[in-house]
Amino acid sequence: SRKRVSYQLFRIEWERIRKQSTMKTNIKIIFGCLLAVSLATVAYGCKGKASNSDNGADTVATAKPVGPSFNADSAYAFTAAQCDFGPRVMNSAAHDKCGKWIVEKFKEYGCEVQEQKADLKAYDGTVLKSTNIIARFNPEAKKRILICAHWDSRPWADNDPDSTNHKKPVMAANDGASGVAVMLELARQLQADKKLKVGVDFVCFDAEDWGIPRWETRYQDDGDSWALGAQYYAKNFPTPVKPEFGILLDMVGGEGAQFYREGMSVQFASDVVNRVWEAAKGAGFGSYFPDAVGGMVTDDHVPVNQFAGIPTIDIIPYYPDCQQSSFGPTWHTVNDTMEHIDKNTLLAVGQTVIQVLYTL
Ligand code: AHN
Ligand code: ZN
Repeated sequence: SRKRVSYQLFRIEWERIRKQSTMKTNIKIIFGCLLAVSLATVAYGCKGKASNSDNGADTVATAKPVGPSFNADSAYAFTAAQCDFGPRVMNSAAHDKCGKWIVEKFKEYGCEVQEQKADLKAYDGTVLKSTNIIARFNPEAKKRILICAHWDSRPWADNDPDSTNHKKPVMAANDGASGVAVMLELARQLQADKKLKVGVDFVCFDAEDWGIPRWETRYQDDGDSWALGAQYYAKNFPTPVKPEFGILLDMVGGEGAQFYREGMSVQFASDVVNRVWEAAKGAGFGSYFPDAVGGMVTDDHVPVNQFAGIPTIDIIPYYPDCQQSSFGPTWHTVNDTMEHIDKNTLLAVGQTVIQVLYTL
């Protein structure tokens, strides 16, 4: 009958619609899962890092720490204090105020402080009012070690995933403040302990992070636009005694950081690399310092090796699985803020440097 036929037609049509919609839902579910898995992989890669105990130290029998205990809370506060000035971009008031603060802190911790000022030319001809801050602990000692970091902030967050942020300045909690903060805490510890006989030259390099931005098409990056302050220091050596070797601290406070043996450091100063990575094990922080080589980095240590002839290594993070950057997810982004600083990373690096100094 007609009634029966139209019912059959209705059933067929309804079946078709039902199948199609479950197909669509299935496709949606499959795509959703794929997206979730890939995002989780990227996030995991950026998180990086090994498992450690509560205070971040390894629980291995070979650790035999020497020297004073590095205070991570203090280093963290020194990082925040620099950020409180705002981004320390070249030729800005925040930069100059922060520089004065750094000078006063090193004096407070008993160092002899010298400011090496210069007008440096950036890649595009901009004149950068640069100040390398040199703070000497035990200034009379003939045997000296160089510990250094840059203190300026990058003017542009040109590695941010959101391109509308590319011309905003970087707060540089990790990429700037962390290295200086570790040096200040080291100076504070050395003054309180009074036992170290060797001298330490703490050098805060300026104008490291004015390297050619990614969005600049008129110029191409040959590496020379970076580390301008360190180039000036190495070519106009300002202190009477050359340190025996050097350790550069770059981005030493990031969450999830691990410090692989950096390629240029291995080429220029493999003995120093071995010494520092052994010291990390001795201090109980070997898991932060894998015995594997990371990438090669154009950084402040390169001119110090090339032009000052001081074998100098770079302690710099390497995130092998991070899509955003092998320097980690916040590198040259607007997210390089205190939120992503981990006291345990500061501790691992600070205690390792103490171990180096007290096992000379
Ligand atoms: C380059 O990106 C060529 N070198 C990394 C040096 C650097 C920048 N360290 C901190 N910011
Ligand atoms: Zn940088």
